[in-house]
Amino acid sequence: MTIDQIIAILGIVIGSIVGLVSLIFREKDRASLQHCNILLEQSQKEVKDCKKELENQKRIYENQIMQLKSKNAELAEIEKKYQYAREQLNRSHVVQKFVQPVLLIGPRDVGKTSLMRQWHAPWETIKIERTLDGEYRDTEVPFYKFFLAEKRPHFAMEEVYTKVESQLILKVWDFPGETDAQEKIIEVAKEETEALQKISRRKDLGVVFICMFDAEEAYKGISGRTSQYYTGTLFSELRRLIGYTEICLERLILVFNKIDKLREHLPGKSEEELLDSCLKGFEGCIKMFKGICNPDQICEVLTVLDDKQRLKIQGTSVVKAETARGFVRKMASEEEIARLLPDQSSSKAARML
Ligand SMILES: Nc1nc2c(ncn2[C@@H]2O[C@H](COP(=O)(O)OP(=O)(O)OP(=O)(O)O)[C@@H](O)[C@H]2O)c(=O)[nH]1
Ligand SMILES: [Mg+2]
Repeated sequence: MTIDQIIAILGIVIGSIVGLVSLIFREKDRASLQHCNILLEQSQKEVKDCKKELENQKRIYENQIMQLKSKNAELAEIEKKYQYAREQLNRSHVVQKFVQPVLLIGPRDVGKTSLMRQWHAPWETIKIERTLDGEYRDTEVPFYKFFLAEKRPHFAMEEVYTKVESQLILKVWDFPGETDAQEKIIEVAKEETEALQKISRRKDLGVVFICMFDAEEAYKGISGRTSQYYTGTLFSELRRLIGYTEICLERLILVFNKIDKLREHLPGKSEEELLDSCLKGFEGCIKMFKGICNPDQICEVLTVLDDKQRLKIQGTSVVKAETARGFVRKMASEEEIARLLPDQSSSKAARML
């Protein structure tokens, strides 16, 4: 073989190798190019998806912004109303009621319902007719109101401090003058004592008893129903329960009613003399109060409560003043007593206990 032939063969071999190598590289390039293309397409798709997602998110955020804006407007409206309510509450005041229970007792026809009616005048619609057996009722007589020195959180909005108006109210219980009603009187006195002790921090509050008499009997003599009433179980039970502090007594007011009638029998007598006649005439009944109250707690008033004789009405404000005196002293202030309750009764019965 000649050199030329060898060179020719080598040339062919080398040419083939170069061709093969270049073919291999070209194929490789094409595959990687294809791979690159696929990756590129994938990336483009991801970018597209991402864009779509971002647009979605944008829409959601825009929606939320809109909702927040309208909520904000709503809140501004509520804030305006709240501010108005706060201003109104600031200007208003809360009312705190304090109730003084008052029990009207005494036999038939002495004028218990008439007294209740007088305290309610001129609005009262209570009819003066015999209080039926088993019937007993209470009525509220507003007596005095005052503002407490310090403001307190309003119950409707605790951060608002408002003035507190305290109202003192007489809760007047009227019973029929039957001896059978005495059990009910005891029951009510016990319940009212309990209620007083629960609601007031002052444990020394008690019920007021107004014990009424028909003053004409001081002249005519004590009637059977009066002595029956006073020898009934009421007073012995009261003595026992007051002893056990199941009933707390604030004051016992003796009311000698129908003084107009006594005056007719004893013309020309002074008020003092009429009172002495009553104390003497009802001495036996008054003795029943021994052990029920101490001398400081008892007083007496002469009254005329007949609705039909309006010009003769007498003593209603004195009885009211005596009823409320202790309550005002304890719940309001000592200074108010002289201003509010100038009427004073006598207390001669105290010496008979
Ligand atoms: N003359 C005179 N009559 C009076 C007086 N007070 C009341 N009355 C009359 O006495 C009667 C009885 O009065 P009431 O108030 O119903 O007596 P009460 O104690 O409630 O009687 P009961 O409900 O039956 O227990 C009525 O006709 C009254 O008009 C008074 O001061 N003088
Ligand atoms: Mg009555």
